Amino acid sequence: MSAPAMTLYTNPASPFARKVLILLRETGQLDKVDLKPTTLTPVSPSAELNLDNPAGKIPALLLLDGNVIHDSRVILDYLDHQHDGTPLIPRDGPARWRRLTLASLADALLDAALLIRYETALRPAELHWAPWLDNQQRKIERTLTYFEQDAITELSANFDIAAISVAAALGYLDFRQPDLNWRNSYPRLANWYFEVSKRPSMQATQPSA
Ligand SMILES: N[C@@H](CCC(=O)N[C@@H](CS)C(=O)NCC(=O)O)C(=O)O
Repeated sequence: MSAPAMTLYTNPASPFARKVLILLRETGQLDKVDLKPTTLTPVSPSAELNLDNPAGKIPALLLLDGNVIHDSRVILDYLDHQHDGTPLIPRDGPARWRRLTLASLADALLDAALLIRYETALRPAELHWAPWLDNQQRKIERTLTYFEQDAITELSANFDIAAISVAAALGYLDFRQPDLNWRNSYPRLANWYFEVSKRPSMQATQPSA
């Protein structure tokens, strides 16, 4: 009989859930978690998920004791405490705050990309707000510029929470903004992404609709 598992509300299109799946694979913990496919948008929520996460967002992780952990960064931190290997989130010191800050910046890129996605895919076209969309896209560009110019060496040092988050963010851009051609403007980031994309954890979690 297999051991009882935690339950992860997830969806193959969610970049935030993808980060959790990458960490589970990188730390050899995938078999501890049952995946609960969850389809939702801000205008078509999941009633079941809402009971476990009042924010109505995935990922959310249901623990064996009934407690629920969210959002993705908290889940990653929790799961990083559940294995014996090298931590993927430094436990303390300047490295902890730096790697978490890089991860937060990648998540901010994702927030902007997701807001664009919701605006363009869910909102009626006549209601699209161009300046708002443009400024979300500027956030994405500024963040990519920062990773390219100021953080590429740090990202290359270790496939940890910072690198996982940036990789998931770039994967989401390819998935939802295939015409962006970000590789032309950010060649060092492109080379880095090309290399990390070969990892089995990245290959196995490629986004899909
Ligand atoms: N800050 C959250 C963001 C999660 C998020 O936005 N998830 C999206 C799917 S990728 C979602 O659940 N959207 C539904 C909604 O916003 O109502 C995290 O890091 O987990």
